[in-house]
Amino acid sequence: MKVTAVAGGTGSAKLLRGLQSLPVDLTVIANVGDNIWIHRLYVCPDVDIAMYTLAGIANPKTGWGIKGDTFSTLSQISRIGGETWFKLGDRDLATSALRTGMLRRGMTLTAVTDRLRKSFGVKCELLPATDQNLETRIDTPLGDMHLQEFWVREKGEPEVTGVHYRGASRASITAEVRRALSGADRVVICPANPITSIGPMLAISGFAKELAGSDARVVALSPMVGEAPFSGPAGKLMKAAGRKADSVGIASMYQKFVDCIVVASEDQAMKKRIEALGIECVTSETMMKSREDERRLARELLKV
Ligand code: FO1
Repeated sequence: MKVTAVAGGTGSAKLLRGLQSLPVDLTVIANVGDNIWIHRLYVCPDVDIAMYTLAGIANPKTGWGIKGDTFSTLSQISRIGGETWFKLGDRDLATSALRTGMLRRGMTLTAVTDRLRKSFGVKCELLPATDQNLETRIDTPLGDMHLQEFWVREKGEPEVTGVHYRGASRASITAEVRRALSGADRVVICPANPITSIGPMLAISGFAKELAGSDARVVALSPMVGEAPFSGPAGKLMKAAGRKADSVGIASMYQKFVDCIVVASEDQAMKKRIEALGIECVTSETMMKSREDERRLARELLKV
């Protein structure tokens, strides 16, 4: 079975690990809207979260970065007056340094990512959603700022008045992404922030159209339980985008391309409202607290 997983950050990574443990031909498409230049290095958080998780070296405490990484370079940067709000570990910096060098030599982000994931021993294909620049910008009363500035530097505190995806209208999906979406038997939309993780990909020219037109059955796992996301600022951002911050809101955002959505058992009461949108709805225990949960949910998403 050819499975294409559409993934954001830490919430998605657990499901990716579950999917990887099953006997399927897996391809992962990762969000690039939160990519950021730090100390002149190109950091791709969601690509790296997927890569480190699938390689079995992700930091289990945070979900991002590398297990056992050290922070000597960051300490030195701080000592000599640089900014250190974005905690890049030494080994993590090595990934971004190598990536930046390859990009500077003219390789595409797709080719660079393929080279890196192979070096880390990741067996499945890992594709950035686009090779072009795309940046999730959060609108606040102080002006707009990069998603990482909002979430990490400002701790998600500023009032949010809107979200936009800089560069999305000029960006297009790659041939590899097109093939992964159209040639799959099943597309899994991983649990992820619909505004900052899945939204940027949907804004790329061709992405949503390819999903809607795909012969694959498209299934999603909701990242919400009630009005609370598994992790991150999903609730606040969904409200700012005028959506209900729950699984009904998620379903309404995915309505054009999703066939079936799996929601938390606690949200059984939302099933009818989701089905009224023309989407099949299945309830399950959606919190992934163990490897067995990850595997069970991955299996369920291939069956529903
Ligand atoms: N998240 C944080 O909350 N604080 C950090 O200092 C931080 C550093 C960081 C470095 C590399 C990386 O790949 C991810 C990092 N993240 C950090 C995670 C990241 O901000 C978000 O979780 C993702 O962008 C969301 O998908």
